[in-house]
Order: sequence, then structure tokens, then C-alpha cells
Amino acid sequence: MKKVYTCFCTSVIHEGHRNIIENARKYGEVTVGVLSDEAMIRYNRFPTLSFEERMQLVRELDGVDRVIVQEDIMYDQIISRIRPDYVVHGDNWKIGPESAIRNNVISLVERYGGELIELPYTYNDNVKRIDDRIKEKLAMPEYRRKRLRQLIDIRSLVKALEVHSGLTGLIVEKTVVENEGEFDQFDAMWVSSLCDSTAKGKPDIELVDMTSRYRTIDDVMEVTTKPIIFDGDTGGIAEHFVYMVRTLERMGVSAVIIEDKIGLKRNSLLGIEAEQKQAAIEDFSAKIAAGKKVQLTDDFMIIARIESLILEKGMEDALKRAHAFVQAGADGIMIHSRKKEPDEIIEFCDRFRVNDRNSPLIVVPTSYNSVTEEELKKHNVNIVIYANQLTRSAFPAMEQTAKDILKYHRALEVDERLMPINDIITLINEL
Ligand code: SPV
Ligand code: MG
Repeated sequence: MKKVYTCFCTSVIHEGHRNIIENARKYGEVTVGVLSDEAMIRYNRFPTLSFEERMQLVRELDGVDRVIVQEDIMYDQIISRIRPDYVVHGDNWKIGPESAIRNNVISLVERYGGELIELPYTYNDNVKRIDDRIKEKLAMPEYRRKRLRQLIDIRSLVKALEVHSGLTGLIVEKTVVENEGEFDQFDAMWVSSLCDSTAKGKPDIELVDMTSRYRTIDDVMEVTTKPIIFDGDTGGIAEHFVYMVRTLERMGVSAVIIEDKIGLKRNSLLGIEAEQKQAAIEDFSAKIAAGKKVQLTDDFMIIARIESLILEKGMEDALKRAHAFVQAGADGIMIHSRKKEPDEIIEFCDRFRVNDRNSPLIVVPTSYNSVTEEELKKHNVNIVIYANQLTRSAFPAMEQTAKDILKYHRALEVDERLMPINDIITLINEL
């Protein structure tokens, strides 16, 4: 009996999958690999079923002889393990980053005379409807809200990128990159107060009111499914913060990060150049505790952000605050720094872990941007936030375009660096 292999990375079985199995069984005994959660998250959507449930779904399919786990999106391990005579796959992987997986399979099976069989991908209204429903489910508040905690458990490092509009949300949602056989994408979105304010032409001083900031979240949520971390600035006074928690939780936001400052909040990257005061430990702890008390689900996270290093109050103060805020109920600690080098952040992470092995640690490497994700993982960081890079890349490009149109008295000279008109018209899918 010949051996046939196919890999599924889906939480729903539709006629396209059945078609693959029906064809595969014509060639021999069918083994289906179910892609692991970790690999699926890096390359595809977040699974709406647990790994065990996805295995069960495939076991129940007629024509499947064996179900195994495929740990990696590339087929090296799996092929050396089972050496299938045939690998069966839909032909939809010929273009885009997925073509790297196809090339990987072709080169692997060639070595021992195996064969790749590609079947026409099943495109029809029913399959599209099923796919759309998965997306809608992932976007629902009750599914989206808990996803940050799920990601912290599955991912060795959760990566968040700044968003401030539907369009930037779509970039974080959809950008997938294949690089030397590794797939990657962002896991979460950061609604930065700096970038949300900047997009509205306002300073980052808690001036943009909450109604407007919720509107930004709503714009992002309308077109995305990934979890949201909201920059709550100082959270305001405790009596107001509890309302913020309720609203964010109801909307399906996964976490709010509040910083231990009082009075007029200025952007942290200004450091001690701007006069800024830190809140007393007792007062900020009380604010965290008040927020935790009104929370209705176990999913939502209140993360305490410590400004001791920004305000040059020292490492001991930062550590003391971190442990106190966890005691008060904080679900994680964000430690911030404006140094060029990551040394103080790394020292903080290592020393914090001596007494706290579990609380998630969050960092924002804007100024110490030479630090690598590998280094952050080594020092037990759980979430890295790239806090403002989309805004900072868009602004100079737009400004240059404005300058050049003024300079040349027409738009011809700028056109070659612009997105083609057809691409911008078709960028957004209509329902
Ligand atoms: C933001 O993105 O708004 C932040 C991070 O709070 S920082 O600008 O570094 O303070
Ligand atoms: Mg901010």
C-alpha cells in the first residue's frame, strides 16, 4: 500500500477538505497531519478549536487512516519521519508566501522519488461563507478578549504592533512574512496614546478624550480579528478608571496598560526633560485593585506600567513597585526605558523573575531598538510592543510627497513611489 500525506490547518471541515481526502485515498493509505497551535498561529489564523478538537475533527473524516501532529509549517521533519509516496495539497499555495512551503515539499520529495499532487482549490460561495464565519467569530468580543492570555501561553514571545486606524489595523491583521523558511506575523495590536493622538494632530497628554479613543478601537475592531492592548495612559482617577475597564472589557479589548504617573502626563520618551510625577505606590495599587474589582470576566488584563527608569528613580524603586502592583492585582508588568541600550531592561527582567516566575512582562523597545526578540525571550519577556513604527514610517513618506507636489507643480514626479491606483482601490475587500 502506498503512503499518502496531507496537512490540515483548519478549525472547520468543508467540502474542499473532503475533496482532498477523497482524492488522496485513490493513491493509498491516507495520513493527515494536523498543524500544531504554535505553527498555525505563526502562519495562519488563530485556531477557533483546541489542538485536540482539531485532531478529533480530522479523525472523524471518512477515508482518513491516521492522524498525526505536524509541528512545523515546513515539511522537513514530517517527510523524513513518514516518507510518503505522495503529498496532496490544494493548488492555492502557488502564489504568495505559501509558495515557500510548496517549494520545500517539492525539493524534499524529489530526493527519494516521492510526488506532489496538487488539486484545484475549492472556491465557491459555501466555502467562502464558512471562511467568513470563522473570521467573524474570531472578531467577536468574547473570543477576541481572551486571545491575549491564550497567546501568552502558546507563543514564546507575543508581538504587538501599533495601530491607530482601520487601515493600520489591516496591516497588522494581514501582514505575513516568509523568511528563510520561517513564517511570522504580528499577534496583537497596540492602540498607542502617542500615535492615536498624533493621528488626530494632538499632543500625547491625555487630551484626546476617551470617546474619541474608543472610536479608534471600534474602527480597528470593525476590520480585524487580532487582540487589542489599549494604552490607557494614567487611567485617570480611580473613580474614572473603573468605567474605562468596564467599557474596554465589554468592547472585547484584551488588556489595558496604565502607567504610574499623576498630574499632567507627558510622553515617556521625553524622560526628565518634561516635568512628570510618579504616583505613590499605595495610590496606584488602589487604582489597580479598583479596576480588578469591577472586571466581569477572567479574560481581561490590567497591566501596570512602571516609569521609575524613565524618571531616573532607580532599579530598586522599579522592582519594589512591580511586586507591589502585582500584589494589588495587576495581571502583568510593563517596564519602560528610554536608554539606547537594553541593559537596564534586561537587569529589571532578570531581577523581577527571581521573585515572580509567572506574571507576564511587557517591554517597548523604541529607544533600545537593537535588542533582538531572541534576547527578550532569553530574559523571559512575554510581550514585545513595537509602539509607534507605523506612524513614524507613514509621516515622512507623506510629508515628502506633499513637498514634491509643491516643488514640481504636478504629481508626476512622486508617482513612481506611490501605490498604484488599482491596488488602493482593491486593497479593501467589499463584503
Ligand atoms: C505610546 O505608544 O503611546 C506609549 C509608549 O505610551 S511611549 O511612547 O514610549 O511612551
Ligand atoms: Mg502612551
